[in-house]
This record gives sequence, C-alpha cells and structure tokens, in this order.
Amino acid sequence: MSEIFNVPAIKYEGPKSKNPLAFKYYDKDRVIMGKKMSEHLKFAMAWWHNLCACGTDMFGRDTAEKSFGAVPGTMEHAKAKVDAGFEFMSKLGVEYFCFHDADIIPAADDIKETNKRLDEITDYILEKMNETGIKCLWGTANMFSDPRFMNGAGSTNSADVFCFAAAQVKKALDLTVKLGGKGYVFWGGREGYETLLNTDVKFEQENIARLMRLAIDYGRKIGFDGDFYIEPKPKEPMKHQYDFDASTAIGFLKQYGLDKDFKMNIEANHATLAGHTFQHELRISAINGMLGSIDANQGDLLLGWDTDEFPFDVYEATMCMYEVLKSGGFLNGGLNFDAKNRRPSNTHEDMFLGFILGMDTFALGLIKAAEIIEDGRIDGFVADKYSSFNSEIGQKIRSGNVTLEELSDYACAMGKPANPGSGKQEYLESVINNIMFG
Ligand code: XLS
Ligand code: CA
Ligand code: CA
Repeated sequence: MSEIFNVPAIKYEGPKSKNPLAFKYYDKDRVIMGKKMSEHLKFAMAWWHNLCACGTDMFGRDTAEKSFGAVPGTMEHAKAKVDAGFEFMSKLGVEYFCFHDADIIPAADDIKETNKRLDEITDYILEKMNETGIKCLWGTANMFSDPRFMNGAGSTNSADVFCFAAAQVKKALDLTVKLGGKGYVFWGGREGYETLLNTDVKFEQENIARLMRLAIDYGRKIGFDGDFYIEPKPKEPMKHQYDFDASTAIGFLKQYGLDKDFKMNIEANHATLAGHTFQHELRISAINGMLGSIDANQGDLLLGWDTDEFPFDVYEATMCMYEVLKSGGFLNGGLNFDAKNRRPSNTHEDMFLGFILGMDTFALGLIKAAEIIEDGRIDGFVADKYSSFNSEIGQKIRSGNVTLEELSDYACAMGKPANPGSGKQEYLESVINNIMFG
C-alpha cells in the first residue's frame, strides 16, 4: 500500500542531532532502572486528536487536512484513518492507541447501523494490529458530543437517554475486549451541572454510579479483566463536573463501592484546571492504589480552558515519571498523548513533530526521575523528616495503640516540643536543578 505520510520512520539520533524528524532522548531499548524505556513509557496515540481533529475552534474552521485520500463522513474515510493511524504509529514506534466509539466511524441515525459499522471497522483495526503488533491501551464511549447528552449521560434526566448511554457503554466495552484493551475510561464531560437551580445532585450521582456498576458487571461477564478508569476534570464543557479531581472521584468510587474495579486516568491539563499540579493528582491517586493511566499533555496556565498541548515541560514530565516509578510503574495503563497540534501547526509533518516533542519530553522525564530516585537526597530527606515517629511515642501513635489521655500526659510531662525542623524547600529545589542540569 502506498504511504500516506511523506515522512520517514523516526529514529533515535541522540541529543546532538539537529534533525527535526529524529528522537534526541527517546531511545526505546535503553534500559532505565531495569526496564526498557518503551516498557516504562507505553506511549499511546489518541485517535480523536490525531486522526479526527482538524483545528476547528469556536471562532474558525479546519486548518488541517486529514481526509487521507477519502471523503470525510464515509466508511472509506474511517478506513483511511485506520491506514493513516497505523502508518503514523509504526513510523514513530508508538505501541498503543486509545479511542472513542465516535472516533472510528461516522455514526448513523440508527444505533443498530452504527454498531454494524463499529463491527466492520474494528475487524479492520484488528487486522492492522495483528500486522504491526500495535495494541489498544483503552477504549471509551463518546457520551458528550451528541445533543441527546445535553443534560448528561449517566446523570441525564431522561431515562431513555440513560438507556442510550448504557447501549453505547455496552458496545464500547465489547469493542475494547475485541481489541484486547486493558482499560475502559469514563470521562464525564456532561456529568455535572450549569446551575443547581435545575439539578438534583444526589439523584444524578446515584445514576452515574449505577451506570458504572452495570458496566463493571457486564465487562467482567464478557471477560474484561483490565481496569475501569475515571478521568477527573473539574469543568469544561460543564460549569461544574462531578469528577472534579482525583480526591473527589476516589471518594465517589468508595461511597458507591466501585473502588475495587476503578482507578484514575490522570490528565495533566485537567489537574491544572482543578487548581492542582499534575504531580499532586498523580500522588493522590498513587497513595490510594489508584494510579491507573495517564493522559500526557499540558495546559497553558495563562488560559482557563483545556488546551491539550503536547507536553514540553521537562520538570512536569520528570515529577510525573517520579510518581510513576515510585508507584511501581504502569500495570494496564500507559501515557496517552491526549494532545493536539496548535491550530496553525497544520501540516502532516507537524503531527509527527508533536509526538517527537512529547516522546522526547517524557523520555527526559524518565531519565531524570530515575536519577532523582538513584540520587536519594529527596527521598532521604522525606524519610528523615518524619523520623521522630520512630521513637516509642511515635510508634504508639502510628500503630493506633494509644489514647488521647496518654498523649496529653506525655505532652504535659514534656513541657514544650522541640523545633520540628526545617522544611528545606529551597535546598530541595536546588537538588532538583542539580539533577536536571548537573
Ligand atoms: C476531554 C477528555 C477526553 C477523555 C476521553 O477533555 O480529555 O478526551 O480523555 O473521553
Ligand atoms: Ca483526556
Ligand atoms: Ca484535556
């Protein structure tokens, strides 16, 4: 078959290379802390941004051309996107992809016809997967674009729309299992509200949990043995979204008994929209045993909306990979570039340049995160900071083997506690700079 992209396969050439179409840091077979870079990073392509989005924004039309030789809106175009996607991933050495049902076919008016198209296209995707060895990281259902979801999917006021959402989740789970995906994402773009004046929050949250429970039961029945994920995001498109951040989503999962089957899919840009750092969201997920997968992108802190940029900030990527390494690495998850080129970066070559930037940024992040761990100054400082809890009274507190009266007696006998010790933030930040540039 003739090539779609007039771009060569992207190779590692090292940091001295000036070739824009080469990796400077991502050297897939390089071993870091006992594992190949490609195994640590598990990069994935987001079907929607890379193969579907052409630059339309609220004020202007498409700037990029992604017909790939077919007429948009047809099944031929859906197949051309498969050809383009697999050529693109193969040339970059990206081993996984993520998809929504709506990304891979033009939806029909009738759901039965849509499902037939989904069967047909996933047969074709499966062929390509077998040819190339590329795998599915996770699947999901788009329950936010169609007008029927204007009042929510799981949280809708319409029982009929709830059934429609259920049908989409069922089919998207079927497809994820068919393609061997080990993750299934719920991103609740329409699960929230514009005003409390028209919203029964308790009713809506109970129904979202109900839909998730139905998904778990069905998924396990058809052999889905991967992880379900909630992808927190505080706002956009809704004013308030229920899965505000990792803490909120984890609390919700625990409240409704969904926490054994669900983990978090943390997106960097969503973290900053929630007023957190990316690292914060990863840490909160990790300490709850719920760091599942990552949407690797970055936002613009000067803008209040979701810009889904390719990750460029090496500090952020480093602290992300530090959290990933400390939590034992990915099990079923990976790093999905839920990222799009800027609107004026509208050539096919720009699609490759975006991925090269993202992959090199995370390769550097991995290298530097491993150095932070091997250096030991940061972890050593933190361990030492809490060392007073190794004392007899500290151990008693930690084991829960003490009463408030005993602690009070201890304090009264002591008179005055010693200075708890400097937090040394400036020193620790200079350690990080030393590791980054040393
Ligand atoms: C939108 C979300 C979405 C999810 C998948 O902001 O990032 O693309 O990743 O539905
Ligand atoms: Ca995302
Ligand atoms: Ca986003």
